[in-house]
Amino acid sequence: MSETGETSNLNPKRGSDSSVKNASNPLRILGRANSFNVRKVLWVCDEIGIPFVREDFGRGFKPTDTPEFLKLNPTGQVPVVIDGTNVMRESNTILRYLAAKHRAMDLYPDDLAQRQAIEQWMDWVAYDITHALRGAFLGGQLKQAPWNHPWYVEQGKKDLIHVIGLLDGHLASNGPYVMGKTFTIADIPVGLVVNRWFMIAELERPDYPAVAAYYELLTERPAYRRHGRNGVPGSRRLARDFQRRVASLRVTTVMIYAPRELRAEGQAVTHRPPPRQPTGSPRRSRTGCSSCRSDRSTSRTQLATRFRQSQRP
Ligand SMILES: N[C@@H](CCC(=O)N[C@@H](CS)C(=O)NCC(=O)O)C(=O)O
Repeated sequence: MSETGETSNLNPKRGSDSSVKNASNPLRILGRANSFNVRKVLWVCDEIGIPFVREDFGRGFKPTDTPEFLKLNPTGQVPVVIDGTNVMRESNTILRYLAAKHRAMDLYPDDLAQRQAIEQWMDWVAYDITHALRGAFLGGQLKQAPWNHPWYVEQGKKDLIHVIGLLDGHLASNGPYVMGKTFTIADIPVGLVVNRWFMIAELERPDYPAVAAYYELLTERPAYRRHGRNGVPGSRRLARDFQRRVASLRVTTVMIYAPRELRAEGQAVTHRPPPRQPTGSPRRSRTGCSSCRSDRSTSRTQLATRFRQSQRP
């Protein structure tokens, strides 16, 4: 797939065909691929098979506080997704929009009660877990002010242990996916949180076997490996922690995932996901966009650097 270099302009195409199925007018995703909320959109696009062009905006890349960007998203955050003339922000609503638009009924059924059940998990992540992660991850791991106050970090860790415990109980009796037997868009934010849960250093993680099994189950999905579980330990301490975790999960093979998309910094990346396959059973195909295929030939130092980048929120 081609990499198109610099972004020309930020105006949504007026009067253009908004069909994202039309490869000549693919969805535009503005946001760095290592952002938690951008990854949700990348993941759902891969699951559904939606072609997109991604452009690097956000911390470390093109600024989001310019008048041009703020016109698209007054909060100055990523992702921003442009579908024809429709400019969207808020990752979870974007997931719902894309799944509904593409009639991905297995991921987001028409039935209102089922939709509500899916959305309650998404909202739970967006509110309760985001608060916990601010302390545990932004403050505790990235040492970012103002979240790095010791009280806030400790509270975040406690809250995180609590909410992941709730998730463990839910998955143990209602799993293996959040909605039971099938993968839905509820698993996207939840799956990203679970990745973060296992990646946070200096956290006394209780043994949550259903969450550990869920992590491995999601890892069977190529889209999760590309956009969700795509970090490696970035330091000796993290590496030790990771090894301990792997041992406790009784995983025999350790795969290192580092999407090539993380290499394409500062560039727009055209991506055409592999054709959609029925969900429920994960795809195992390794074909698809070359810009985000796993790369196992990269050195550990490069991988460690990318991991640190990928752990930024
Ligand atoms: N509620 C928003 C939150 C968006 C958000 O927090 N985005 C972060 C990245 S995950 C961001 O823009 N950070 C600043 C930056 O990257 O410059 C959503 O779900 O889309």
